[in-house]
Amino acid sequence: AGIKNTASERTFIAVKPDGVQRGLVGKIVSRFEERGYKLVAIKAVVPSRALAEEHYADLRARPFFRGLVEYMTNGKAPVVAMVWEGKDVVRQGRAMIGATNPLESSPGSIRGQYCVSVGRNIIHGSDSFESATKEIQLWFGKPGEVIDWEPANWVWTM
Ligand code: RTP
Repeated sequence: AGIKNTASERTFIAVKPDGVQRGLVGKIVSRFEERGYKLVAIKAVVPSRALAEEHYADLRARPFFRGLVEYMTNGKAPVVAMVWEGKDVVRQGRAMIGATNPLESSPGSIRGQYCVSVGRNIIHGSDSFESATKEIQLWFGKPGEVIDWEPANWVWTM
């Protein structure tokens, strides 16, 4: 289950196959680390069709759904799935990622720095606490896949 206290909540972040193909995993991990977030799970995975469809279940009726599932599952590169923990990480993660529409993603955001196309937007981040809880369970549901560890808390807890 998720942790509702925003001081140590968790979010699901995934570098999509185009982000992996372009060698952006390290830069994306660095941005979250340097912001002050704690990495509590990470794996490279080619998701099954069932996993991708469940992950994007809310979008099933949209015209781009089939293409989106194909893009996530085609195995030309894996998805790098992660769970990040820390203060307000759900909302901050979305802010760091930037808007879905490339024309609206601010230049300092991850999408704003690296993407021009909505269909090749390199990264996913949970859009709410409820989505994060669902997505973490979906991608990291096996026992022990999410790891609790102690950061040097005094640096961050002001
Ligand atoms: P995500 O779930 O991947 O973090 O993206 P998001 O919340 O910013 O955007 P959402 O509306 O949930 O759309 C999910 C993903 O679908 C793809 N998309 N393609 N071709 C299109 O018009 C279109 N629109 C959306 C994008 O990969 C988007 O991230």
